[in-house]
Amino acid sequence: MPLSLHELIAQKAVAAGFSTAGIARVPDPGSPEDIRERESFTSWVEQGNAGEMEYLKRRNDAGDLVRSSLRAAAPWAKSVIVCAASYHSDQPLSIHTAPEGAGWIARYAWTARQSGEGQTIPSDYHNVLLKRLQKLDASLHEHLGPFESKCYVDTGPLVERVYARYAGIGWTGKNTCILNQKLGSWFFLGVILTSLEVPDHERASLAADRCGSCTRCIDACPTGALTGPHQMDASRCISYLTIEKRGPLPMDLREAIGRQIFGCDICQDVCPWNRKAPIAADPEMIPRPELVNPALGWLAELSQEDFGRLFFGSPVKRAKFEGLRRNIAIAMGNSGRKEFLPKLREWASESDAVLAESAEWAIRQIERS
Ligand code: B12
Ligand code: SF4
Ligand code: SF4
Repeated sequence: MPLSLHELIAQKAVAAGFSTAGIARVPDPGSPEDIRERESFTSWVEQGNAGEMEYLKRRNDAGDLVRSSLRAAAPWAKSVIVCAASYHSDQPLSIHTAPEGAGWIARYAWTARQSGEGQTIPSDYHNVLLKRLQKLDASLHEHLGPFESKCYVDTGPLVERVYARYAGIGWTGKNTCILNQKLGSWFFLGVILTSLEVPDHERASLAADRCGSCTRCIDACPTGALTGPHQMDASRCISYLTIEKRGPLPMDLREAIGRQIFGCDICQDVCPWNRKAPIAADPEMIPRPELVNPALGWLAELSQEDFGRLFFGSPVKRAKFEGLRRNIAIAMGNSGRKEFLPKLREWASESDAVLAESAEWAIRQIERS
């Protein structure tokens, strides 16, 4: 028996290096899904939840938000192939007890691959997944003949998690992440927009919502960014604050940031579905032990050149040298450890005004504790 479109995609996606994959139809114009896609993203942005992430606020000539409707942004696209790649690793969680004076870099940003010479080279999921999507795309073209397609990781004109749900990859957790019954939420998403029609009998069945009465993620979020089930005010999220936000961090959220210096894993670390998530053992996304519970004192001594060397090809470079040092200063202040005072005093007289002010704040925090 020939494989169904769904089976073919899943099989080829696994061969290309993904954990799982599915295909979703772009909703018909005026359908409840189409209206919801348009309205939920637009109201989310218009309520100020996107903070300073200007790329989410881009509008087309008609004045609509580019990411609010695939139908408007890519009218040729009839379906979206959604692929998931697990990055779970056999390493501690951010909520576990950590060595004194350690910071936290989000799990997704620890990744590396081994070069032919046995060297560890930082890897970034954007590049890793994009190459796999292109491989999958080529292999589908071999099988199915010509069709239009375009691969994206993060940068496409769509909310990937919406299509992940339609493609049956998982359900939307109360922390807004897509959860898969087997993988938990430790996976990245990548998409291929295609002109392929998905016949009715090939529509993926939606994964059941398995959050039940649990609210652990909402209860654990230190900054109140999860304002309700499936509701995120990104301008309060530590991931946004430590990666995307430039300039000084908001005063009222500094203490709640704790020891996170790049991204945040708390609402996933507490999730019961992540307890049994399998270890990915992906050769292109192996953990870098030096970035797990990294010593703040070590990172604070990095020069701009060291930062470039350590994070070239890594997602961490997005925070930039200035941003990472600002985050380290805040985490040092939150540690209450006097041993950080000399470094903070040095930073307090730096010409980088944001760093200097963050260091002054941290000094006050330590002296008060
Ligand atoms: C902007 C962005 C962020 C922002 C905003 C996060 C957010 N929740 O929106 C910040 C910087 C905070 C962030 C953080 C993180 N991110 Co991010 N991010 C993105 C990005 C680029 C766009 C997301 C977006 O448009 N958000 C806008 C809002 C409206 O979307 P939403 O919350 O998903 O809401 C949709 C659905 O939830 C649904 N919905 C809304 N209400 C309801 C109610 C019900 C009942 C249901 C069923 C559905 C539903 O409709 C909404 C669509 O309009 C995507 C990639 C992409 N292009 O999609 C990655 C992406 C979502 N991020 C990802 C990751 C890994 C992270 C972090 C884990 C990184 C980290 N460790 O620090 C955290 C997780 C924080 C969290 N709890 O979400 C992955 C998620 C993988 C997964 N398994 O879900 C993605 C898909 C990147 C990727 N290519 O893999 N991210
Ligand atoms: S990533 Fe951290 S700050 Fe953001 S919603 Fe989750 S727990 Fe809250
Ligand atoms: S912690 Fe609980 S409520 Fe939050 S995503 Fe996981 S199962 Fe759902």
